[in-house]
Amino acid sequence: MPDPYDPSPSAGDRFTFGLWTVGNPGADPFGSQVRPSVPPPDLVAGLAKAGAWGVNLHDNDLVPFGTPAAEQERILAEFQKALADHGLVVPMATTNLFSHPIFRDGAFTASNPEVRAFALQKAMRSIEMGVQLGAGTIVFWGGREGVETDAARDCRDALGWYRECMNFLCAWTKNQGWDLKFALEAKPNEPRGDMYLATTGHMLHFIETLDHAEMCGVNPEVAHENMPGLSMVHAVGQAMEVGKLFHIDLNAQRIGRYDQDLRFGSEDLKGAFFLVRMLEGTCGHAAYTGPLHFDAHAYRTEDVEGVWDFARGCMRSYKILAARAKAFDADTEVLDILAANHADARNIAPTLADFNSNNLATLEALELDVDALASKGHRYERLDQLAMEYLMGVRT
Ligand code: GCO
Ligand code: MN
Ligand code: MN
Repeated sequence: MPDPYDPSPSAGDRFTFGLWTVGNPGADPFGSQVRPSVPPPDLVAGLAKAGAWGVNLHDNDLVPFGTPAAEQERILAEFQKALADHGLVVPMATTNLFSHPIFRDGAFTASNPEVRAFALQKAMRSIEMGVQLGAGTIVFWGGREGVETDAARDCRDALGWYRECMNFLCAWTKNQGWDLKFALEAKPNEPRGDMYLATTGHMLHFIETLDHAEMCGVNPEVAHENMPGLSMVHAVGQAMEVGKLFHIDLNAQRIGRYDQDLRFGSEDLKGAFFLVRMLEGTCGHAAYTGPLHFDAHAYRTEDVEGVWDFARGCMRSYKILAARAKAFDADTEVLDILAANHADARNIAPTLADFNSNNLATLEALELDVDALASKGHRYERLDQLAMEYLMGVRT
């Protein structure tokens, strides 16, 4: 009998990994790589075997920087053959605007307009390649958009240049006749001391200032919200509430540390549970239906076999959490506690939903028993313990 938690694209699972995630050879700032570099077509084969639905890439994950055009075509053809042979899709593509030394002071926010021009050229070539591979979403992670010292530039100038570049790329994309979504990814720090647009919340506001805000949304990452101790669930919830969750980077992270990119669910299991619950829509509201992307990598202790343990672990944990969330949200004790807290016996909520003279009069006349309301407990201790017991597997 098949294990219900094993990923299966034919059963509708849409898990994706970046080439840079399962291809991560384990180098860190203190040591060189510990695993061989695996060619992209072999990563595609491995992902298909592990049960993934798709693969994402930076331009230079596939085509090394400076590759001549003819060689690029050969690499692309070979990669496309691997995708077709193994039935994998490329839902998302992104641009490496952080590795090359030209971006040491930023890409779209570099003080030098020639660097900003090069960043735009590189992004356009990368988007062309993404379109060729069938990607519908382009992620923008500004790895070098920030400073170590604010003596370098006024952040208002940087944000203005960032906006100009995004406006340029949106207009160019439309001009090309492509229907693409741009998903902007925030991070508070690393590799820069302070990054511009540090959280998903910053990003959501910035998007509303763009010329083509409708084609731009966010790509929140668990680690990036957790590094400074923020709630990923609330970041994702805010994005979903305004229809801007265009993509997601799933991984795990301990608060306050460097970007750990750990296997999904392996830290802050409770945060992962409430995140999956929200994405799956079992607690109400529409589910997220985009790709479920893991932006994480295996421990440096692992060999190539361990990388596939890591990948399967990410997907299995998501599916296990989805099943636990579904059971939690169908539990009558859970539903009763929630119903008691949301009860509106006097039908007051509609009065608050709109300012007009009737509602104003109703509100002014409303008699509220403040002492009774203030003395009422909410039973969230019991509710949370129920969540924990589902998570710990003693209630099913
Ligand atoms: C990081 C980022 C990146 C981006 C990737 C896609 O902290 O390094 O999360 O992994 O997600 O560059 O744009
Ligand atoms: Mn990251
Ligand atoms: Mn990421």
